[in-house]
Amino acid sequence: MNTVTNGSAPSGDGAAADELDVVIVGAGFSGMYMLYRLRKLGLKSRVFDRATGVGGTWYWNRYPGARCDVESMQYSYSFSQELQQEWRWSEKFSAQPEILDYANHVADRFDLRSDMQFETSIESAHFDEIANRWIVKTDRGEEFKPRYCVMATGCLSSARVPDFPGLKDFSGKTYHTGHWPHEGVDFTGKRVAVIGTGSSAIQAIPVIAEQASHLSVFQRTPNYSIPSRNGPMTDDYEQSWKRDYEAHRADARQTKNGILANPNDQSAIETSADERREVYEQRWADGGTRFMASFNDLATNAESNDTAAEFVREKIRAIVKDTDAAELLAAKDYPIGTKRICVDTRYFETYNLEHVDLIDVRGAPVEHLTQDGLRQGGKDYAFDAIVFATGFDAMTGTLARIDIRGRGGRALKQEWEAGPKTYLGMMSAGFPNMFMVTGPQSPSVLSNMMVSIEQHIDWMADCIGHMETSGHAVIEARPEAQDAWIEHSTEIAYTTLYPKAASWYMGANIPGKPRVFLPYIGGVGRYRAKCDEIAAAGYEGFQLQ
Ligand code: N01
Repeated sequence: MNTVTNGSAPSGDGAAADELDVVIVGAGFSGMYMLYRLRKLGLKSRVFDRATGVGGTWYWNRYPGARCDVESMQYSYSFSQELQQEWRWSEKFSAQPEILDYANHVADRFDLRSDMQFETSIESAHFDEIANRWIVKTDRGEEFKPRYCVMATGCLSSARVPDFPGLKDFSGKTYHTGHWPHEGVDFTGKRVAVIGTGSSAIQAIPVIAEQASHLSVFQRTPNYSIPSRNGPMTDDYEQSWKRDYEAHRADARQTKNGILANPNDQSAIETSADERREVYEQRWADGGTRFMASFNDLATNAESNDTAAEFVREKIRAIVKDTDAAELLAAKDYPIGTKRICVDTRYFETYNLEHVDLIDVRGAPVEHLTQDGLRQGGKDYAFDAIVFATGFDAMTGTLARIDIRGRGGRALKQEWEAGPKTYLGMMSAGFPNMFMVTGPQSPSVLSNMMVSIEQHIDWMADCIGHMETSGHAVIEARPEAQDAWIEHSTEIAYTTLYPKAASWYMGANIPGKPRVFLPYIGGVGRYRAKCDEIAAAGYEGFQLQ
């Protein structure tokens, strides 16, 4: 029997605690859709989230300039025809507040909140091999014993601040982009430091520069970034999607990364220099991540890749007036796209402003924080605020923070010490009835997350539905199927240029994290076909009891 031993649920009183079939961890787009699907199966589920509301990544990442780099017509749910027809986006690439509004709208429209419990962290999940149930404990002292656990914990939800000495000495304000205050921050007249130049920083810097009296950007590794060419949504553009939404969504599901990007199926090096330039110019003018679809071999051929990288470097040199700053901003030591390509609005232009400095910390790291600011390269800088745009412990960090124990009391964290072990990025051998949405070794962060989330949830819901109707109590990945999947996933990664970059895809941003390529790079269309094939073959590679 399940019991509530302490504490009261802040919300989520739809299903009594002792009747839960499924615990879902995370109220982002994954957790919300999972709940929706499980209700249709007649299962009693509850979503838990440490936040005060829905939205996941869009709940936390409220930094100035935060917006999605996938167009909103594509970064949205497709599961409800009514929803996708009725919702109206105001911009091509929507900003965080609008995406959060959308998440709230979905929660209301499908009446999801009654099965959600906020301000609650899941601290542990231990599998009881006798009862075939998970024993899940929260930080409110509650205990649940669901049959299934769904980890909808997101890929980038464990923010990381480097362990700078003197962090506590700084008398000004510090912020992390992934934990931005809900009330916003007014930097007007303030001396501000931004540490990091990844996607978050690249979006935040131009907006912070509009307010700050002085902005210093501390850069370790420059990033390639493409202008977004964002703008208001036009009726024509919206209708071009909505007229035939189902067909567009179906096409996107068969692509490499879940985004309709009009890929050019020509090799960059087999195209003449003039024609190549024309293609890049057009893609640069169009803007966004579609730039990486300029040619078919940018991810696999170093020479081809360098033609795109050099084109972007030339653009940076043309935009940034200070030649030293331009050289610092032009990435040279890793192939373009092998760290997540960034999308910006006037990022490079910001360095032409008098009150914005770029400080190279590659050879001379930030030494420590001081009471007034920080010390770097033997020099003291004074700031009123420091913004850490220093990223996340991606894909595995959040799962590692939960005390997850499977068969024989084995800890997931230990099992994954040398790198995550999954079958299809959805389950891990020894952890029965625990699903991971967009887990490591699935396309996840290399794709339009909405496409990957819906694919995973649909597959998992169908799988759970099958368990229910076929009278099985336990599903578990077979170790040999898992080993083969890991080998396949790793093999494909090494046919590309991706492992050449010290990226968070490789775990390279976290000291001590094993260097393994985390997402599956075989493409969402191919991956979906494989998942469907496995299900159709009676869940091949899984053991059902
Ligand atoms: O984090 P990051 P992010 N001293 O890890 C630097 C998604 N996202 O939050 O590269 C100095 O990319 C670090 O330097 P280096 C998207 O998938 C999407 O920006 O390690 N610098 C790097 O520059 C993205 O990829 C959207 O040398 C230090 C930066 O901090 C992912 O989230 C928007 C340092 C971290 O960059 C993460 O992006 C935003 C140190 N000690 C984010 N430690 C959109 O949809 C770290 N750095 C548009």
